[in-house]
Amino acid sequence: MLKLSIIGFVALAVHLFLGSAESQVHAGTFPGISDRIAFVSNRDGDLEIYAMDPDGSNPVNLSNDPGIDLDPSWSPDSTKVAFTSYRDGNYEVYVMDADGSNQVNVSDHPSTDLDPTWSPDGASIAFATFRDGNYEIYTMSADGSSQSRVTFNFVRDSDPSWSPDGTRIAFTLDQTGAGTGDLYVIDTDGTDQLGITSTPFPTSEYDPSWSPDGTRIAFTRTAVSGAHRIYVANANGGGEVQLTNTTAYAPSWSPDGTRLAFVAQDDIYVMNADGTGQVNISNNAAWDSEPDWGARLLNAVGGSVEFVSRSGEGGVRWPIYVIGAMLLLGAAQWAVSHGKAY
Ligand SMILES: [Ca+2]
Ligand SMILES: [Ca+2]
Ligand SMILES: [Ca+2]
Ligand SMILES: [Ca+2]
Repeated sequence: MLKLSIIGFVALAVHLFLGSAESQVHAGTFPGISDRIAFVSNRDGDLEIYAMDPDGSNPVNLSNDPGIDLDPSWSPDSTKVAFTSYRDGNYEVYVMDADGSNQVNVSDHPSTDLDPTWSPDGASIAFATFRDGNYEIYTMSADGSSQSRVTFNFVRDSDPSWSPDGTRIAFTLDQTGAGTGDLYVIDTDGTDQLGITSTPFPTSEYDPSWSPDGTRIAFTRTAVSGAHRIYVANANGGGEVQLTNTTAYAPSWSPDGTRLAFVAQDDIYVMNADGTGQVNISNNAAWDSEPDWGARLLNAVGGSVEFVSRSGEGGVRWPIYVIGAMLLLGAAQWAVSHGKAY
């Protein structure tokens, strides 16, 4: 009986693990638009949110509104884009569908609200707001409800980037708001604030982007005015590597972590994660900036699809569940073969 109960437990565990795996391998069609880089451009006369393929083809104006539109951020499944807009007379966080339809003001607060970034489960959005008298990081549900303060630093806190495991938020803490930024990470409940960089003025770090595997943070470092360089560091600090030798900023990881999109000379570029292979993909005389790389469809077999996203959602997780189930099976087999019934 005891052996049977172990086998029953393992079967249940395997079922639960595989059930979780199935929930990551989305059935039917890919929910969003695969492998698109959102960005900001004034090529049509005012600032708009666009999306294009990673080779720069097929650019589409998504926001298409006379107001100022900035800061695009794909939802983890690429069904929606969060962004900042000034169309209501103050900066608000908006959410729209991936094709630009259904644009909704979700922050809906008279103060300045900007810099949205999605949680890896797609349920929440982190953003920066001035409502407390200096910029703080807040979180809210993706529909704008449950707005909750995360940081309590009497300086400028901005540029949030959510960790792929959903527990931490990287951000820029700028002591003066004028080029003295350092990178910090903090738990989403506002505890355990940790400095990642601590460089004296005039060296400043900003634009953190958490790698899809959670181990690295890409960012911009400015040593003297205008000399922006892209670096990566370990997510708990240290291990810094400089990726660019010329002016470049605003890095955003590709969903599989092998490349980065960034800005140089008012164009969107992509490069390999080690800084090699830099290619200008926007090639437009207008100002192009703020790239954000959305989820990518991996494969579609028999009506099932797998996709990978920068925030850790999607099919990349399911091999972990399989390995976990195999380990459980192995442990149970060992326990049964050694007469252990607990
Ligand atoms: Ca606009
Ligand atoms: Ca506002
Ligand atoms: Ca603050
Ligand atoms: Ca340009």
